[in-house]
Amino acid sequence: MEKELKELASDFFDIGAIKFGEFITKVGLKTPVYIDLRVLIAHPKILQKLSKVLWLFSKDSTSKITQICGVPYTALPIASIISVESNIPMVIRRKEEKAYGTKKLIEGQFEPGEHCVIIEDIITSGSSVLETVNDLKNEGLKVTEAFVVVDREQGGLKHLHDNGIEVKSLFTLTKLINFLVESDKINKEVAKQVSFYLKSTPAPLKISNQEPSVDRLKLNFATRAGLSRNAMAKKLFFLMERKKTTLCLAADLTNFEHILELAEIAGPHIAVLKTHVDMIENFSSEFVTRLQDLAKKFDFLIMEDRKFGDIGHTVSLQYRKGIFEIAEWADIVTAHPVAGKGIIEGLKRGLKGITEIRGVFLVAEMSSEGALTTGSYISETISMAKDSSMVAGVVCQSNAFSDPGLIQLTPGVKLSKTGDDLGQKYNTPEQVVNSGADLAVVGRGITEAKDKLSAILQYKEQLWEAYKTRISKTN
Ligand code: 5BU
Repeated sequence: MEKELKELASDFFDIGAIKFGEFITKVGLKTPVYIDLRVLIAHPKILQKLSKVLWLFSKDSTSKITQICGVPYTALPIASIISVESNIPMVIRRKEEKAYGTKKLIEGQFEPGEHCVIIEDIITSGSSVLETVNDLKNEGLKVTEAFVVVDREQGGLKHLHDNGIEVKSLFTLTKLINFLVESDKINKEVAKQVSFYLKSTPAPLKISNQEPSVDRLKLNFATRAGLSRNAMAKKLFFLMERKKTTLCLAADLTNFEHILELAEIAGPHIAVLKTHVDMIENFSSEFVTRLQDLAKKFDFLIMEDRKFGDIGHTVSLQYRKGIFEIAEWADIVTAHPVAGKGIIEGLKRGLKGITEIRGVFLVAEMSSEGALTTGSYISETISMAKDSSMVAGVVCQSNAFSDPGLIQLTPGVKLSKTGDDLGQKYNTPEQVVNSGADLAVVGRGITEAKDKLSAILQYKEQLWEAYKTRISKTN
């Protein structure tokens, strides 16, 4: 590979892709060397040679790469050639995100969970790669590697490593310069100037799209509370941290006395008690009052899993009116975003005059077999969640978003992994926490247990252990 690299270095110099003098970089730093690989498109043979050598890194990849993403614009042709040659599909991240509003940010066809590698021409601070990674992760793609042509050795490698991205680069700037000295393209004096500059100028990390550059799975809840825009999310993060529990009990029982009995037992050990009030045969306002008293006594929140899913106007009335008057008592409700943004506005309207903190969880992905909540439905839901200060979190099965201020609620949790006869699918507490769950819903795993208290404690402990392990992992 050394021979090819030396040849490429000379090519870069000959076509003016690397220049020496005084220049200003994209992030505003003065530099004695300027690399502009955009000129490569005028030299298809060199472009092809470069792409081929860069793709050799894929041989050492730890995971099977099923998508390729070039960082616009310079790396796009390189990524395209690699995609064609390797027959691996490509995705493109739009740069015009602001102008396009909520339109698709990532073009291409992929499933959440697919492994995507980043192709980039040069890294200085690592900012452009990180912005791309954040957006790809928000769409559910897994990104752990970037193949880069030149590493300017100004901190980008470490910044990216700290954010879970391993960079493999063909050249460090020092190596590139050394090749040029060896090939008599530049003299040693110029090389010395450049190396002095590199040693004295680390590049700051800049993120232009406001997305925090942290991995939410590694942060503790108290830190994430501080990063959340939503008051209910903050409250819930602090509650989970305080009570050391991430258990949400699905109290799916049809007699309210039984729900209250269960709440008495579970109260000290749960973060949230989740109801489906429309399955309660003897529903009355007495149930609500008594449940609220228990919530206060034991410090848990009430979530009505209503899954609102109609136009905003209808939803505002369903939320506030009818026999259940959900807005009056449920701290949190769930909603399907299928009807569009109006649903969130409808929920907001349903809260007129209510002064207590309220929050919404948007259902991005369901736990059941054959659920239609896949692909762009998940990513569009996450965009909607990020856009609204009403939204405390997202209901999903996978680590589908990176925003540390949002809470991932995951249902379908059981110690024994078998499903039910109506399509419900289960994962173990450890599995869901490793898939990003911050709050885990357990229903029949507890309601059908002979010894309810010991089941509650078992779920609580396993979930909390898994969370502690998750945040203590350094990689
Ligand atoms: P289970 O008994 O642990 O299977 O109950 C799961 C609860 O979570 C139940 O109340 C469902 O309505 C709820 N649920 C779910 O199971 N899957 C989903 O995708 C969503 C909610 Br959204």
